[in-house]
Amino acid sequence: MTIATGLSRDQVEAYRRDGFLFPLRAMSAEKAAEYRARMEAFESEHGERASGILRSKSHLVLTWVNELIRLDSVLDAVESVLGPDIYCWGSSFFIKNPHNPGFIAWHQDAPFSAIPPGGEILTAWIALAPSTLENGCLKVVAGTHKEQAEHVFVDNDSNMLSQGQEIAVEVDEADATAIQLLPGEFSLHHQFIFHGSGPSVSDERRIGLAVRYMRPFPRQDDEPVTATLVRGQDPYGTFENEPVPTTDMDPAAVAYLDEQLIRRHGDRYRKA
Ligand SMILES: O=C(O)CCC(=O)C(=O)O
Repeated sequence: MTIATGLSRDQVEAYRRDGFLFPLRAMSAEKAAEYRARMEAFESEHGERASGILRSKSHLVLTWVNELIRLDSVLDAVESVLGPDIYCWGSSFFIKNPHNPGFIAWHQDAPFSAIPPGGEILTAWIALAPSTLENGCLKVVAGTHKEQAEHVFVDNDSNMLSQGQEIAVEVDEADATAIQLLPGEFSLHHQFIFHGSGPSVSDERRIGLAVRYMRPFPRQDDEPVTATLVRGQDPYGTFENEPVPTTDMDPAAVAYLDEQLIRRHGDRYRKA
């Protein structure tokens, strides 16, 4: 099996042209099954609290998620786009249970990621279970990543996005590419690509970890902001480097995570 070791020139060109790239291999199917088992054991142990933790930056409290944000296979591909210095800005599990009506409305990431001005995020979406049209895989619209679009906020309990955001322009489903992935594969997507996903009509659980990467950059603001340097150096002192968990759910690490999420998302963040 070939594990991605950096992208070819053609792949980088395709990413820049289309705003996404897939399928790339992060790890073997067996390894993905191991991570899935760890995630599901965590869910069984922590119930409702687990979904809150898995939603945002769980790499700060779970050692195995901290491993997932540092996979060389993924970082090599990310480095081909962002360069050798890489921060992990965030990590979010996107899980759809079988036959769940939940969907992700068409949106762009950049306007809702709370990134400081001048920052740019690239997402690696890592599949820990098969991701198919039937179980509501990620969909993207090629070439829509050139600029920021207007969004509206719509009350719909089935929209799994925290603010109910969706793009204000009509998206024709016929223009969409379905990012179907096998366990252990991943895709890359640009911060402005139009993307979303449909409900599950499948018996199969869908489990993906979206890891947000950024390169260091000179900040124009002086808000204290944290991120995890996963490769290279930060010549600008862009972010405060976050601590790495040594055990799962260490109380001090959990308190740190809560503090960071409240600082970043304010009232929108609620402890589950
Ligand atoms: O997993 C999905 O269906 C949506 C993921 C997403 O919106 C993202 O990674 O930015």
